Amino acid sequence: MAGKPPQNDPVQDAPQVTGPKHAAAGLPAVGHTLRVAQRQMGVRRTALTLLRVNQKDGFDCPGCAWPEPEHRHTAEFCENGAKAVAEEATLRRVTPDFFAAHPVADLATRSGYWLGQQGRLTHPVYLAEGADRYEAVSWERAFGIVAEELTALASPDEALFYTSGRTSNEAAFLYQLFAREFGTNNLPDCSNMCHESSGSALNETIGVGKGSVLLDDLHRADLIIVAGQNPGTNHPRMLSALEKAKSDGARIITVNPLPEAGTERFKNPQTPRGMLRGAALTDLFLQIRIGGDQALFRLLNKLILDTEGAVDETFVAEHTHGYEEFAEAARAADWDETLTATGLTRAQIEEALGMVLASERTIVCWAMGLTQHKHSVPTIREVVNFLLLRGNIGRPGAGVCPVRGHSNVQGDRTMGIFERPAPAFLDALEREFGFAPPRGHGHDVVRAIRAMRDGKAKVFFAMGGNFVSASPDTEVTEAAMRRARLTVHVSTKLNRSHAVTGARALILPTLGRTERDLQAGGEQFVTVEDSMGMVHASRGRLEPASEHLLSEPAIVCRLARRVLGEASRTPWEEFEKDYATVRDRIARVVPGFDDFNTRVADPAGFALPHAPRDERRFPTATGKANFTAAPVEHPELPEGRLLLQTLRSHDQYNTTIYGLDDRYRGIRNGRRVVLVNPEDARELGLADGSYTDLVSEWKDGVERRAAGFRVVHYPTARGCAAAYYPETNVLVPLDATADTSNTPASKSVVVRLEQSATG
Ligand SMILES: Nc1nc2c(c(=O)[nH]1)N[C@H]1C(S)=C(S)[C@@H](COP(=O)(O)OP(=O)(O)OC[C@H]3O[C@@H](n4cnc5c(=O)[nH]c(N)nc54)[C@H](O)[C@@H]3O)O[C@H]1N2
Ligand SMILES: Nc1nc2c(c(=O)[nH]1)N[C@H]1C(S)=C(S)[C@@H](COP(=O)(O)OP(=O)(O)OC[C@H]3O[C@@H](n4cnc5c(=O)[nH]c(N)nc54)[C@H](O)[C@@H]3O)O[C@H]1N2
Ligand SMILES: [Mo]
Repeated sequence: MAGKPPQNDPVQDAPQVTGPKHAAAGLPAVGHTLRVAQRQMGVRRTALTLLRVNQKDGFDCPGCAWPEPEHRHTAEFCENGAKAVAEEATLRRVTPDFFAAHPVADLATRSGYWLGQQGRLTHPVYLAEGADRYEAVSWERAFGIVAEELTALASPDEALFYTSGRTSNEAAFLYQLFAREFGTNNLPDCSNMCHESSGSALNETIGVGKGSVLLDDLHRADLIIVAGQNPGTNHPRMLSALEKAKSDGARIITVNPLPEAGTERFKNPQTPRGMLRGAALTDLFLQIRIGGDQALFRLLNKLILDTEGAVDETFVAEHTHGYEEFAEAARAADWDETLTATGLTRAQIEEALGMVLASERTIVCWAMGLTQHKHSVPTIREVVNFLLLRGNIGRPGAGVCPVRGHSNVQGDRTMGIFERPAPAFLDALEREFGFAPPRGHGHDVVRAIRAMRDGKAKVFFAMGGNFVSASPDTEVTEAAMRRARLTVHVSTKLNRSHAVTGARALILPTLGRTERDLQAGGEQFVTVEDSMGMVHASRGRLEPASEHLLSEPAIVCRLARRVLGEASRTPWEEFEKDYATVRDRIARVVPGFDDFNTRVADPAGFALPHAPRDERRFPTATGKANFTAAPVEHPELPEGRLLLQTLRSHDQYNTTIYGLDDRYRGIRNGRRVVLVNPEDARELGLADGSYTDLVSEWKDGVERRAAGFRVVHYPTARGCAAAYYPETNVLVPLDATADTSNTPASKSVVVRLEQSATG
C-alpha cells in the first residue's frame, strides 16, 4: 500500500472533446439541473427541495458563499447549487452493510466519484486497529475512543482539528472552544488552501481580512475587474450581479489565462430575454499568463501615477501610509518586463488603463487564480495599491471583493477557526468561559501534514471536508495520515479520507444543511456568513438521511463533555439543547454580533461591521491604509516546460465529483485531460488526443508524476496548462507554498509532459 491515489475509472474516463463554449447558463443549464437532481432525489423531492434554497425561511445553499439578493426569485439557485443540494439530499444510503461488503483496502481503490455516488452515511462506524473494515459503533463508544486517544497524548498540540467551510457559525464556535479548552490552537482549515492569501494581504493593508463591498456596490460600480475567477462554474449567481451592473452602465475587464464561458456571455435563466440571447459580460479580456497579475497591476499603477490628476490625492493624504515608497517602486515598473510576465500587448494594457481612468467607482473581484501562487500575497497587495490610488475603498460602488468559496468559510474564521488567533479574541474567550486558552500559534494545513509526517501529531479530527484529497502532495499527505494513531471524520458522504486512515479510524455521520435539526430544546436553526459579511439563518426542512445522525453542534458538545469532563465549566449540555444559548455567547465574544438572537430573526439577516467600508477607518498597525512596495515577481519557466494550474471542472464541488463533464469547456465523459495551447503543443510535439504524463519539477528533486492525461488543444495563454484538481494534487509539492500565507501554490506548478506509457 504505497498510498497511490486511484485513477478514475478507465472505462468511464474516456474524454470526448468539442471545444470551449462562449456562453454560460441558459436553457441547457436548467434541463441539466433537473436531470441531475431527479436522478438523486426523484421528482417530488426535487421540487420541494430546490424551492427552499436561499429563500428567507429556507436553508442556505451549501454551494458557494455568494450573497442572496434583497429581492429573491422563486428559484434563487443555480445549476451548481442544485447539484450541491442533490448531492446532499440524495436518496442513496451507505449503511453498515455497505462497509461489511467493502473492506478499507477496497475503498482505497475506488475513485472519488464512485465513493461520492454511494450516498449518505447513516451510522457511526469504527475501524479498529488491525481490522480490515469499518463496523457500526454506538455514539457513546465512538466518543469514548476519541477521548481515549486524546487523553493519551503527551501534549494537546499532538491533536489536529481541521474544519471545512460548510460548518455553521454555531458549530464552528463550539468546535474552536472545545479545541482551545482541550489546549491547542491546532485549527487548520480549508481557508489555508483557499483565500488565506487574501486574508493576509488585506489584514496588513486595510486592517480587515475580508472584502469591502456589498452586493449593491457591485450593481453601482463603473468598472468591475474579475481576475483569476471562473464565476460561470463556481459562483453562477454572481453572473446575475454582473449582468445587472452592466445594464446600469458598468464595464467589465476579465483577467484570466483561459477564456471562460461565464464571463464571456451570460444567458440568465430567470429572464426571457436572457434565455434567448444572453448578455455579453466582458468588455475587455486580458488573457494573462499564469502568475502575471502582480506585474500587470504594478504597471497600471505606474501609468496612473504618470497621469496628471489621476491619483485621489485627498484620500491618499488623509487615509494612507507608505505612499512615497510605493510610488517610487511603481514608477520603476518596466514595460518589457510586464509584457513578458503577462503575455499581453501594449495596446491591451493601454485599453485597460483607459477604462480604469474613465471609472469613478472600481471594484476588483478575485478568487483562486490570484491566491494560489508563491507571490499571491504581494499580488493581492498590489491590487489594494491599485484601488487606494484612486480612493476606491470605503465608498459606494468601489472596493475589494475576494469571492469566497465554501458557503460558510468566512463565518468559520469569524467564529475563531484560526490557527493564529488574535490575542483580543483569546482574551474575550478567557473572560467569557473562565479558562486560559493556549496562546502559541497552531498548525495550518501544510504544517499539520508535516507534523503527522514527522510523528509529532497523532490524532486528526476533521469537521467536514476531504483532507487527503484536497491537500497538496497526495502521496506525502496520505503517508502522513497513515502514521496517525486515530483519524476521525465528521461527514455527510463517503470520500477518500475515509479510506486513508490512521491506526484506528471513525466516521461520524452528520446532518446536512437541508435537514431538520431537532434537539431537546425544539427545532433548531443555524447561521452562516456570506462572502460579503452578511449573516443570516439557515433552516433545514427535509427528514434527516438517517435516524442515527447527530448535528455538528451536538457532536462537538457530546465530545467535549466526554473529553473534558468535570474540568470544563462550559454548559455543553445546554448548548446542545438550544443553539440560541450558543448565539448569546457568540454575541459576547465576537465583535459585531451584539443582540445576535434578535437581529438574526430578521429574515434578510444583518451586515457585520467593516471599518474600511463603513467609515473609511483602517484598523492596521499604522492606523491608515497601507501602500506596500514589494518587488515584482513572476514564475520562471525553464525551456520545454509548462506552468500548470489545477482547477475545477463544471461537474465538481472541490473533491466531490458530480459527473465527468465540463460542459462550458466542451469536455465530456472524462477528467484526466490537460489543456495546452496549440502552439505550445506543436513545439512540444503533443498531438491533440495523444496521452501524456504530467511530471512536476521542484527543487527537492523528487519526481511527482500523474500518469495518462489526454492532451486537449485549448486556447489558454502561451506557456500555461490546466488540469483538474484533485487528480493533479499529487503534483503540488508540500513545500511549494505562498510566502506569508503558506497556501499551497496549486495554480503554478512547473511540469514537463512525457509520453505516456499508460495511454
Ligand atoms: N460548482 C462549484 N462551485 C464552487 C466550487 C466548486 O468546486 N464547484 N468550489 C468553491 C470553492 S471552495 C472556491 S475557493 C471557489 C473557487 O472558484 P475559482 O477560483 O473560480 O475556481 P478555480 O476552478 O480554481 O478557477 C480559477 C480561475 O482562475 C484562473 N487562473 C488560474 N491562474 C491564474 C492566474 O495566474 N491569473 C489569473 N488572472 N487567473 C488565473 C483559472 O483559469 C480559472 O478561471 O468556488 C467555490 N464554488
Ligand atoms: N490542487 C488544488 N487543490 C486544492 C484547490 C485547488 O484549486 N487546486 N482548492 C483548495 C480549496 S479552495 C479548498 S476550499 C479546499 C477544499 O477542501 P475541503 O473543504 O476539505 O474539501 P471538500 O471537497 O469541499 O469536502 C467534501 C466533503 O465534505 C463533507 N461534507 C459535505 N457537506 C458537509 C456538511 O454539511 N458537514 C460535514 N461535516 N461534512 C460535509 C462530505 O463528506 C464531502 O465528501 O481544497 C483545496 N485544494
Ligand atoms: Mo476554497
